[in-house]
Amino acid sequence: TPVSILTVPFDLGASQRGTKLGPEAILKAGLVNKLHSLQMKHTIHEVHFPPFIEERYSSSPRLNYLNENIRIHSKLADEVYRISKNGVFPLILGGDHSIAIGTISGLRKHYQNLGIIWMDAHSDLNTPLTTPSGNIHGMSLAVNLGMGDPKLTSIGGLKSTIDPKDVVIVGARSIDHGERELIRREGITCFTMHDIDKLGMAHVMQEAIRISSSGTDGVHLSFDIDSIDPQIAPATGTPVPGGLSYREVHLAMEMLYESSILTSAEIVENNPLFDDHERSSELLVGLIGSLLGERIL
Ligand code: DIR
Ligand code: MN
Ligand code: MN
Ligand code: MN
Repeated sequence: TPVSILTVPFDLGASQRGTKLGPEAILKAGLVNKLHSLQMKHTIHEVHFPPFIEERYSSSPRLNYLNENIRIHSKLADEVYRISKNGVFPLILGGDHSIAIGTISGLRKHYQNLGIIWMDAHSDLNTPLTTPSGNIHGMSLAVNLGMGDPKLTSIGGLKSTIDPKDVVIVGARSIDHGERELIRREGITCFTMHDIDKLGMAHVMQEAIRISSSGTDGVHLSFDIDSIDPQIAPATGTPVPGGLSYREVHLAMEMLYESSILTSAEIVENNPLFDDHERSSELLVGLIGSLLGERIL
């Protein structure tokens, strides 16, 4: 299948500025050459965020930049829906992780029952009541489960939400109190770094693939760069030690390709302002290669 790349230079879902430079850095690190070497037909399109006046920021302590978030995620949802409907694989390059609100709302218009694999150091399951920061990138998975501000949960105009039983978090090692309660209450499968250490990445991914794909029309991969160990992927404003190794994260991508369950993928939170030369962006290009079928042999 052809791939449609959507770049989303938006960073108002997080505290740290700079993830809006993420897509450009991934392209500069050689994504187009990678797609050519895999003989993949592709298009690239920017989901443009109109410039805005700083003093008119929509500020609220529980939901930072709410109006700006609504604007970009609504636009992204329309684009993702259009691409999926045309039988093309959407590959979204963020931007901070708030954009998963737009991506998944758009996908849900096309797929009745969508599974999600959420690779992240965090679980992004805060709500306005539990958030320690007010940052919407820490709430995007909860919004997709129908929890949080109605202005966010109604993006895309759908009644149904993602079934928590079809969501699998992989790589978590920084979970807030309210998030922990929500995971337990909703029965969300969460493979923490502790589980990965004990069970091994191959077993964890096998389970993640099985759980997210059973009874669903397909699975969306939402990949936060901070799932990777910050020693090998420093380009993040929210580094948490003890993340995925180079081979663990490549193996995950390779197994996802082999499983043929993916409907779509997004790569988020790449912040070139924190990178060491281009090493994180180069790693991401390699990971996208593995995800789209590049093999060692
Ligand atoms: C923290 C940090 N849990 C919050 N979250 C994320 O602000 O909600 N950092 N997603 O990347
Ligand atoms: Mn995240
Ligand atoms: Mn994260
Ligand atoms: Mn299911």
